[in-house]
Amino acid sequence: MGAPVDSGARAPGCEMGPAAMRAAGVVATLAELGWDVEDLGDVRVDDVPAIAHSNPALHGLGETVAWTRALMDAAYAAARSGAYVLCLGGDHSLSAGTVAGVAKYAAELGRPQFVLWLDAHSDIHTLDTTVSGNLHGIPVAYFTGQSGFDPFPDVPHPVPAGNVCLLGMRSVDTAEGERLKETAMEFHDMREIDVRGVLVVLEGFLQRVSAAGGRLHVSLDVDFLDPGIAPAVTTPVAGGATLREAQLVMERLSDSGLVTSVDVAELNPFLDERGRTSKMLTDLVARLFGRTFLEAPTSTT
Ligand code: EXY
Ligand code: MN
Ligand code: MN
Ligand code: MN
Repeated sequence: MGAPVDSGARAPGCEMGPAAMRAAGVVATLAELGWDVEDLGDVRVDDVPAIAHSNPALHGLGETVAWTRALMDAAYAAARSGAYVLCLGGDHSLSAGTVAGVAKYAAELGRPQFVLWLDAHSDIHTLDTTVSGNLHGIPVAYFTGQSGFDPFPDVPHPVPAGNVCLLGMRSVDTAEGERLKETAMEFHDMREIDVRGVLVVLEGFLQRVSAAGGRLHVSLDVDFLDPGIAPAVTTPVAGGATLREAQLVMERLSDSGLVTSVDVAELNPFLDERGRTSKMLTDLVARLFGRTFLEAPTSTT
Protein backbone atom coordinates (compact mmCIF):
# COMPACT_ATOMS: atom_id res chain seq x y z
CA MET A 1 0.00 0.00 0.00
CA GLY A 2 1.07 3.54 -0.76
CA ALA A 3 1.22 6.26 1.87
CA PRO A 4 1.63 9.54 -0.09
CA VAL A 5 2.41 11.51 3.07
CA ASP A 6 4.52 14.64 3.09
CA SER A 7 3.00 16.60 5.98
CA GLY A 8 5.78 15.40 8.25
CA ALA A 9 8.65 16.69 6.13
CA ARG A 10 9.66 20.28 5.48
CA ALA A 11 10.16 19.96 1.71
CA PRO A 12 7.26 18.75 -0.47
CA GLY A 13 7.78 15.70 -2.67
CA CYS A 14 7.49 12.60 -0.48
CA GLU A 15 3.88 12.25 -1.62
CA MET A 16 5.35 11.13 -4.97
CA GLY A 17 7.29 8.31 -3.31
CA PRO A 18 4.72 5.53 -3.79
CA ALA A 19 4.26 6.40 -7.49
CA ALA A 20 8.03 6.42 -7.99
CA MET A 21 8.44 2.99 -6.36
CA ARG A 22 5.64 1.62 -8.55
CA ALA A 23 7.26 3.19 -11.62
CA ALA A 24 10.49 1.50 -10.55
CA GLY A 25 8.65 -1.80 -10.82
CA VAL A 26 8.33 -2.86 -7.19
CA VAL A 27 5.08 -4.79 -7.75
CA ALA A 28 6.34 -6.78 -10.75
CA THR A 29 9.67 -7.42 -9.04
CA LEU A 30 8.03 -9.02 -6.00
CA ALA A 31 5.67 -11.02 -8.23
CA GLU A 32 8.65 -12.36 -10.16
CA LEU A 33 10.05 -13.62 -6.84
CA GLY A 34 6.93 -15.72 -6.50
CA TRP A 35 4.98 -13.52 -4.09
CA ASP A 36 1.22 -13.14 -4.52
CA VAL A 37 1.21 -9.33 -4.61
CA GLU A 38 -1.92 -7.24 -4.12
CA ASP A 39 -1.39 -3.52 -4.67
CA LEU A 40 -3.93 -1.93 -2.33
CA GLY A 41 -3.39 1.45 -3.96
CA ASP A 42 -2.70 4.58 -1.95
CA VAL A 43 -4.22 5.23 1.44
CA ARG A 44 -6.16 8.49 1.44
CA VAL A 45 -7.18 10.88 4.18
CA ASP A 46 -10.10 13.26 3.78
CA ASP A 47 -11.03 15.31 6.81
CA VAL A 48 -8.00 16.89 8.49
CA PRO A 49 -8.66 17.94 12.10
CA ALA A 50 -7.40 21.29 13.36
CA ILE A 51 -5.30 20.53 16.44
CA ALA A 52 -3.75 23.20 18.61
CA HIS A 53 -0.43 22.69 20.38
CA SER A 54 1.80 24.92 22.47
CA ASN A 55 4.96 24.33 20.37
CA PRO A 56 4.87 27.13 17.73
CA ALA A 57 7.32 25.25 15.50
CA LEU A 58 4.92 22.36 14.90
CA HIS A 59 3.35 22.14 11.48
CA GLY A 60 1.19 19.51 9.84
CA LEU A 61 -0.13 18.16 13.16
CA GLY A 62 -3.70 17.78 11.92
CA GLU A 63 -2.58 16.03 8.75
CA THR A 64 -0.27 13.76 10.72
CA VAL A 65 -3.07 12.75 13.07
CA ALA A 66 -5.33 12.04 10.10
CA TRP A 67 -2.63 9.98 8.37
CA THR A 68 -1.79 8.12 11.57
CA ARG A 69 -5.38 6.97 12.03
CA ALA A 70 -5.83 6.07 8.34
CA LEU A 71 -2.54 4.16 8.17
CA MET A 72 -3.13 2.46 11.50
CA ASP A 73 -6.47 1.16 10.21
CA ALA A 74 -5.04 0.17 6.80
CA ALA A 75 -1.96 -1.59 8.22
CA TYR A 76 -4.07 -3.39 10.82
CA ALA A 77 -6.53 -4.60 8.17
CA ALA A 78 -3.72 -5.74 5.87
CA ALA A 79 -1.91 -7.58 8.67
CA ARG A 80 -5.16 -9.16 9.86
CA SER A 81 -5.76 -10.44 6.32
CA GLY A 82 -2.59 -12.48 6.72
CA ALA A 83 -0.62 -10.32 4.32
CA TYR A 84 3.05 -9.46 4.58
CA VAL A 85 2.47 -5.71 4.71
CA LEU A 86 4.64 -3.41 2.57
CA CYS A 87 3.97 0.31 2.95
CA LEU A 88 5.56 2.71 0.45
CA GLY A 89 6.01 6.27 1.70
CA GLY A 90 5.82 9.09 2.07
CA ASP A 91 7.74 10.75 4.87
CA HIS A 92 8.59 8.85 8.04
CA SER A 93 5.67 10.20 10.05
CA LEU A 94 3.74 7.41 8.28
CA SER A 95 5.31 4.87 10.62
CA ALA A 96 3.37 6.26 13.57
CA GLY A 97 0.35 4.69 11.92
CA THR A 98 1.75 1.57 10.29
CA VAL A 99 3.62 0.38 13.38
CA ALA A 100 0.65 1.01 15.66
CA GLY A 101 -1.58 -0.85 13.18
CA VAL A 102 0.54 -3.99 12.79
CA ALA A 103 1.29 -4.01 16.53
CA LYS A 104 -2.42 -3.89 17.30
CA TYR A 105 -2.79 -7.12 15.30
CA ALA A 106 0.25 -8.70 16.96
CA ALA A 107 -1.38 -8.02 20.31
CA GLU A 108 -4.51 -9.86 19.15
CA LEU A 109 -2.28 -12.82 18.28
CA GLY A 110 -0.68 -12.61 21.70
CA ARG A 111 2.71 -12.09 20.08
CA PRO A 112 5.15 -9.27 20.85
CA GLN A 113 5.80 -6.64 18.13
CA PHE A 114 9.38 -5.67 17.45
CA VAL A 115 10.66 -2.82 15.27
CA LEU A 116 13.95 -2.47 13.41
CA TRP A 117 14.49 1.20 12.53
CA LEU A 118 17.04 1.74 9.75
CA ASP A 119 17.70 5.47 9.74
CA ALA A 120 20.32 8.20 9.94
CA HIS A 121 18.09 9.70 12.64
CA SER A 122 16.53 8.40 15.84
CA ASP A 123 13.11 10.04 15.26
CA ILE A 124 12.37 10.10 18.99
CA HIS A 125 11.43 13.75 19.51
CA THR A 126 8.31 14.62 21.44
CA LEU A 127 5.93 17.34 20.26
CA ASP A 128 7.58 19.57 22.87
CA THR A 129 11.26 18.81 22.15
CA THR A 130 11.21 18.98 18.32
CA VAL A 131 12.95 22.14 17.17
CA SER A 132 12.15 21.85 13.48
CA GLY A 133 8.48 21.02 14.13
CA ASN A 134 8.72 18.41 11.36
CA LEU A 135 6.73 15.44 12.53
CA HIS A 136 8.78 12.87 10.64
CA GLY A 137 11.13 13.30 13.61
CA ILE A 138 8.74 11.81 16.20
CA PRO A 139 7.32 8.45 15.02
CA VAL A 140 9.48 6.25 17.26
CA ALA A 141 8.48 8.29 20.29
CA TYR A 142 4.88 8.06 19.17
CA PHE A 143 4.51 4.28 18.79
CA THR A 144 6.46 3.63 21.99
CA GLY A 145 4.19 6.02 23.83
CA GLN A 146 6.92 8.55 24.63
CA SER A 147 5.83 11.46 22.38
CA GLY A 148 3.66 13.20 24.94
CA PHE A 149 0.87 12.98 22.40
CA ASP A 150 -1.88 10.46 22.18
CA PRO A 151 -4.63 11.31 19.69
CA PHE A 152 -6.04 7.80 19.81
CA PRO A 153 -6.60 6.71 23.40
CA ASP A 154 -8.54 3.76 21.97
CA VAL A 155 -5.31 2.37 20.52
CA PRO A 156 -2.89 1.55 23.33
CA HIS A 157 0.73 2.27 22.46
CA PRO A 158 1.68 -1.33 21.71
CA VAL A 159 5.47 -1.34 21.22
CA PRO A 160 7.62 -1.43 24.37
CA ALA A 161 10.80 0.61 23.89
CA GLY A 162 12.82 -2.53 24.65
CA ASN A 163 11.42 -4.11 21.48
CA VAL A 164 12.91 -1.41 19.24
CA CYS A 165 16.35 -1.42 17.61
CA LEU A 166 17.69 1.73 15.92
CA LEU A 167 20.40 1.06 13.32
CA GLY A 168 22.45 3.56 11.31
CA MET A 169 22.10 6.75 13.35
CA ARG A 170 24.46 9.61 12.64
CA SER A 171 22.25 12.66 13.26
CA VAL A 172 20.74 12.77 16.78
CA ASP A 173 19.48 16.03 18.29
CA THR A 174 20.33 17.01 21.86
CA ALA A 175 16.93 16.18 23.32
CA GLU A 176 16.94 12.85 21.49
CA GLY A 177 20.41 12.04 22.82
CA GLU A 178 19.18 12.68 26.36
CA ARG A 179 16.28 10.29 25.77
CA LEU A 180 18.57 7.64 24.26
CA LYS A 181 20.67 7.65 27.43
CA GLU A 182 17.74 6.50 29.53
CA THR A 183 15.70 4.49 27.06
CA ALA A 184 15.31 0.71 26.94
CA MET A 185 15.68 0.89 23.14
CA GLU A 186 18.64 -0.87 21.57
CA PHE A 187 20.61 1.35 19.20
CA HIS A 188 23.72 1.09 17.03
CA ASP A 189 25.12 4.14 15.28
CA MET A 190 27.21 4.23 12.11
CA ARG A 191 30.45 4.27 14.07
CA GLU A 192 29.58 0.99 15.78
CA ILE A 193 28.58 -0.45 12.41
CA ASP A 194 31.97 0.64 10.98
CA VAL A 195 33.86 -0.90 13.89
CA ARG A 196 31.93 -4.13 14.42
CA GLY A 197 30.16 -4.72 11.12
CA VAL A 198 26.47 -4.38 10.34
CA LEU A 199 25.58 -8.06 10.76
CA VAL A 200 27.29 -8.38 14.12
CA VAL A 201 25.38 -5.44 15.60
CA LEU A 202 22.09 -6.73 14.17
CA GLU A 203 22.46 -10.35 15.30
CA GLY A 204 21.64 -9.90 18.97
CA PHE A 205 18.40 -8.12 18.20
CA LEU A 206 17.31 -10.80 15.74
CA GLN A 207 18.02 -13.47 18.35
CA ARG A 208 15.79 -11.58 20.83
CA VAL A 209 12.96 -11.33 18.30
CA SER A 210 13.21 -15.02 17.51
CA ALA A 211 13.41 -16.12 21.14
CA ALA A 212 10.31 -14.06 21.95
CA GLY A 213 8.31 -15.45 19.02
CA GLY A 214 7.94 -11.85 17.89
CA ARG A 215 6.63 -10.26 14.72
CA LEU A 216 9.23 -7.91 13.23
CA HIS A 217 8.39 -4.63 11.51
CA VAL A 218 11.25 -3.16 9.47
CA SER A 219 11.12 0.59 8.86
CA LEU A 220 13.64 1.55 6.19
CA ASP A 221 14.25 5.28 6.02
CA VAL A 222 15.97 5.88 2.69
CA ASP A 223 18.35 8.28 4.43
CA PHE A 224 19.86 5.24 6.20
CA LEU A 225 21.78 4.92 2.95
CA ASP A 226 24.65 7.24 2.10
CA PRO A 227 23.36 10.31 0.21
CA GLY A 228 25.97 9.62 -2.46
CA ILE A 229 23.93 6.60 -3.57
CA ALA A 230 20.49 7.75 -2.32
CA PRO A 231 20.23 11.55 -2.73
CA ALA A 232 16.42 11.69 -3.08
CA VAL A 233 15.65 12.32 0.60
CA THR A 234 14.61 15.47 2.45
CA THR A 235 17.16 15.18 5.28
CA PRO A 236 20.35 13.65 3.84
CA VAL A 237 23.24 13.00 6.25
CA ALA A 238 26.73 12.14 4.97
CA GLY A 239 28.44 8.94 6.08
CA GLY A 240 25.55 6.55 5.52
CA ALA A 241 25.32 2.85 4.87
CA THR A 242 26.83 1.48 1.70
CA LEU A 243 24.65 -0.37 -0.75
CA ARG A 244 26.27 -3.65 0.26
CA GLU A 245 25.66 -2.98 3.97
CA ALA A 246 22.01 -2.25 3.20
CA GLN A 247 21.71 -5.29 0.91
CA LEU A 248 23.35 -7.48 3.57
CA VAL A 249 20.83 -6.33 6.18
CA MET A 250 17.97 -7.15 3.80
CA GLU A 251 19.44 -10.56 2.96
CA ARG A 252 19.90 -11.41 6.67
CA LEU A 253 16.35 -10.25 7.45
CA SER A 254 15.04 -12.40 4.59
CA ASP A 255 16.94 -15.43 5.90
CA SER A 256 15.56 -14.82 9.40
CA GLY A 257 11.92 -15.27 8.32
CA LEU A 258 10.98 -12.90 11.17
CA VAL A 259 9.75 -9.92 9.15
CA THR A 260 5.97 -9.50 8.87
CA SER A 261 5.73 -5.86 7.78
CA VAL A 262 7.89 -3.17 6.16
CA ASP A 263 7.87 0.58 5.55
CA VAL A 264 10.00 2.28 2.92
CA ALA A 265 9.97 5.94 3.97
CA GLU A 266 11.39 9.34 3.03
CA LEU A 267 11.81 8.78 -0.69
CA ASN A 268 11.44 12.18 -2.34
CA PRO A 269 11.73 11.57 -6.11
CA PHE A 270 11.82 15.31 -6.78
CA LEU A 271 15.18 15.50 -5.05
CA ASP A 272 16.84 13.06 -7.41
CA GLU A 273 19.38 15.23 -9.22
CA ARG A 274 17.84 18.05 -7.17
CA GLY A 275 14.70 18.04 -9.35
CA ARG A 276 16.52 19.58 -12.30
CA THR A 277 14.05 18.48 -15.00
CA SER A 278 10.99 19.45 -12.93
CA LYS A 279 12.42 22.88 -12.24
CA MET A 280 13.20 23.35 -15.94
CA LEU A 281 9.62 22.49 -16.85
CA THR A 282 8.33 24.88 -14.20
CA ASP A 283 10.42 27.63 -15.79
CA LEU A 284 9.02 26.85 -19.26
CA VAL A 285 5.46 26.94 -17.92
CA ALA A 286 6.21 30.24 -16.16
CA ARG A 287 7.45 31.72 -19.47
CA LEU A 288 4.33 30.45 -21.24
CA PHE A 289 2.33 32.33 -18.63
CA GLY A 290 4.39 35.44 -19.19
CA ARG A 291 6.53 35.54 -16.07
CA THR A 292 9.75 36.89 -17.49
CA PHE A 293 11.41 40.27 -16.96
CA LEU A 294 11.89 40.84 -20.71
CA GLU A 295 9.39 43.09 -22.46
CA ALA A 296 7.77 41.49 -25.48
CA PRO A 297 9.54 42.54 -28.68
CA THR A 298 7.69 45.32 -30.51
CA SER A 299 7.22 43.22 -33.60
CA THR A 300 6.63 39.52 -33.95
CA THR A 301 8.85 39.24 -37.07
N1 EXY B 1 15.89 15.29 14.22
C1 EXY B 1 15.64 16.27 13.15
C2 EXY B 1 14.28 16.93 13.38
O1 EXY B 1 13.57 16.43 14.22
O2 EXY B 1 13.95 17.89 12.72
C3 EXY B 1 15.66 15.58 11.80
C4 EXY B 1 14.51 14.61 11.63
C5 EXY B 1 14.61 13.87 10.33
C6 EXY B 1 13.53 12.78 10.31
C7 EXY B 1 13.78 11.88 9.16
C8 EXY B 1 12.76 10.85 8.95
O3 EXY B 1 14.19 10.64 9.52
MN1 MN C 1 5.56 19.41 4.05
MN1 MN D 1 13.29 8.58 9.79
MN1 MN E 1 16.02 9.81 8.61
